[in-house]
Amino acid sequence: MAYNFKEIEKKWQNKWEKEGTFNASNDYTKKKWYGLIEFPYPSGQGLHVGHPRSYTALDIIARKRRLQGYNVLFPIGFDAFGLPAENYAIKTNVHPKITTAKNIAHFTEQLKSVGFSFDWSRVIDTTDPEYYKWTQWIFIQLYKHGLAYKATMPINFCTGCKVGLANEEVVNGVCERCGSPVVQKEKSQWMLRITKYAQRLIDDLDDVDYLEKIKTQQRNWIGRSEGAEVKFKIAGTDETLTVYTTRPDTLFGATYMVVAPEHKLIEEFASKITNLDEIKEYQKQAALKSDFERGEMNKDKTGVEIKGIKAINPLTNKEIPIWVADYVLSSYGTGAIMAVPAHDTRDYEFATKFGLNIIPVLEGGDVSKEAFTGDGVHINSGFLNGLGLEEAKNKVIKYLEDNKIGERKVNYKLRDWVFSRQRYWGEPIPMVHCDKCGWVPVPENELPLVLPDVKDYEPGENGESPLAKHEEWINTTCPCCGGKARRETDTMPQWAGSSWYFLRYIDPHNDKAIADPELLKHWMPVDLYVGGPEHAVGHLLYSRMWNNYLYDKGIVPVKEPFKKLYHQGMILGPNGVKMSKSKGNVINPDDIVEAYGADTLRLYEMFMGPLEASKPWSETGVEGSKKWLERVYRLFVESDKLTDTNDGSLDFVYHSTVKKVTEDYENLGFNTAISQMMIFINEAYKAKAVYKPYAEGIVKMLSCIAPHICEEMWEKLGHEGTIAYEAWPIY
Ligand code: ANZ
Ligand code: ZN
Repeated sequence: MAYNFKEIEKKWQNKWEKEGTFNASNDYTKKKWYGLIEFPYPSGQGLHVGHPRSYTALDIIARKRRLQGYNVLFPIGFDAFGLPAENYAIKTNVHPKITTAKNIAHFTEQLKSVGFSFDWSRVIDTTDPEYYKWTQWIFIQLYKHGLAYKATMPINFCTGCKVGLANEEVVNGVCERCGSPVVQKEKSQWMLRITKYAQRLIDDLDDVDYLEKIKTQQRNWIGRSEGAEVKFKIAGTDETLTVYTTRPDTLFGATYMVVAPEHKLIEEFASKITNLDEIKEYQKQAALKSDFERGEMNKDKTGVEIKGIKAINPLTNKEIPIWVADYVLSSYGTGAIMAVPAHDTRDYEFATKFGLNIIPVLEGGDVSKEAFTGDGVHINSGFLNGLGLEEAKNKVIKYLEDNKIGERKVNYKLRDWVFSRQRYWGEPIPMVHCDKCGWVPVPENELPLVLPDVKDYEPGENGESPLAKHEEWINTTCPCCGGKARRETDTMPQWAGSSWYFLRYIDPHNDKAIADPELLKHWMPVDLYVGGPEHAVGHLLYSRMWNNYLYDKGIVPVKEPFKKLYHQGMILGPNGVKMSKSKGNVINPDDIVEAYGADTLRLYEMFMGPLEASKPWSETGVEGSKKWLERVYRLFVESDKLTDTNDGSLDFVYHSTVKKVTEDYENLGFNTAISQMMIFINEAYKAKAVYKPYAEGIVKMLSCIAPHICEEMWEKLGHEGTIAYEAWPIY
């Protein structure tokens, strides 16, 4: 048999590379198509079999678009800053720069061996100073527009990595990376004001084509709620305590108040509080817990009454006690609540435990048993009696506003983005601190501010950045007054470089701007973005925010960067569970390419099932895919069935196949497209003769999935050059 996949795959890969077959041109006369895959972190483990799944999916569309005459941009790069290289450096003393370069070289070789039609002339490496120069530049613009600021914040602090984490990096109360407990710690941090974009990040979801569950995840993460802020007088003083509530209509049932352990009320009334020691002890205990633990529903409620002060319910004018309890979070709303135990489950548990008053204000339910959280007519509520939910809400808010004791308020769960990392392997934050001038950005003409070569990457014990140990780097002069100044020693999070890389691909070597405005206009937005579902609330929100900002400043031409977004499912081990080294069920794509060829790997991964579904690996499936490719090759190249005259016997199945493949590719339904091509091949085997143009049409469509063997068949069918820019078959 003459089909030697090793030889063929090398032959075509070399040719594509030599001729730059897939390099995008800036040809404005053609319609453009921009396909983006989530660029990989170049880990020491190399490519995972999961990578080729989304990459092949997008490669198929990119190849189809070329056949349809589009100007196609399909780039690749590396998201190469981050912890693993740094942790490896700490262990082995090998500089992250060396590890990263080695890993990128390995990834590149692997990616090329699978035959993706990437434009290799545009590779991005987020750790390249020529790239992060612009990451730093964007940070400075954000700073100049008040969107980056320094604040002392209780941050999520990982006790293992000794580093501050964004909310998105804390999963179930532990560090996403190392699994150690995450505690709260006060630290001066750079913050990005993503909250300013909260509403737009919700609204603009209406303009994009994402899977509905991704939109829902984003909406929930941003967490918009509508309610009111209400001021409660502190009895015998002119001071007030403000709460945020989504149920101002239940105000008549507010029988006590609760402040978060960090609330400033405690400090302010310290002289009046008669049990301050007890409260301080409680604060200490609370500081050791994560927000997650504190917010957990079914956890035993704890708290201490603040003795010596009382609040006054503004509608009943009754004095009510104020408690401190850690189920109220300092980071949400005003950090204080009015408790309505009759109608809020957490308040009910707390009130029952501590013997506090429970007054029902909604009809229905039995508060001697549990909180009634359903809908009902208002009772025990003065001027709200007899009203339903919406009516009562509006009426009470009007009353609060008329009497200046409260106002309508929209709240978001989204927090500003902690942008500082006390780590070495990241972009230096381009700011210096001068005693006279405060924080001053590094002048733009001095960018990139290059990460210094150091030998000691260990984070400081108290969570300082490793850079804080390098006085020679820290000491500088103030760009503003020329006096002595000190550099910021924190670095940016790994999210920084990935928040705008899709813009840089468009003009990756530009040294005057992040990208040429004309080119941005031609290429943006990304037409299709495929990545893993784990980034629905991290990377996707961040990059949408940066793009939003750059849009406002007239730097990018589109409001939303990603027109359509799709998430691939996971490839599980042969035993149906997540692949992991410890379970010994990891499949290495190199082994598959070596034993069966890249075309087989690609075909198999597309045939496994719908792209979105998680599927177990199957060795028999791989073998079957290889056999089928051989079957196609034998028929089209080695049989003598191809003819120049059409006997009509395959007309129907051919045209049905073109129609189905054309449509299925569009819907990312690759498994069903492949099934249809299999049907055609079966029919063709049965037929007396196969009309050659039909064979060619199938080869073109199949070339998107199995490009090497199809290039070879195209050549054997008597054509010169690549199949990549031929015309897509029509039915
Ligand atoms: C009174 C009330 C009565 C409430 C009732 C709910 C039901 P969402 O919807 O998530 O925005 N709350 C406010 N600030 C809080 C904080 N910092 N920590 C913990 N809980 C807080 O939640 C808003 C509701 O959560 C608010 O409305 C408040 O309790 C509580 F029948 O006020 B509610
Ligand atoms: Zn100065």
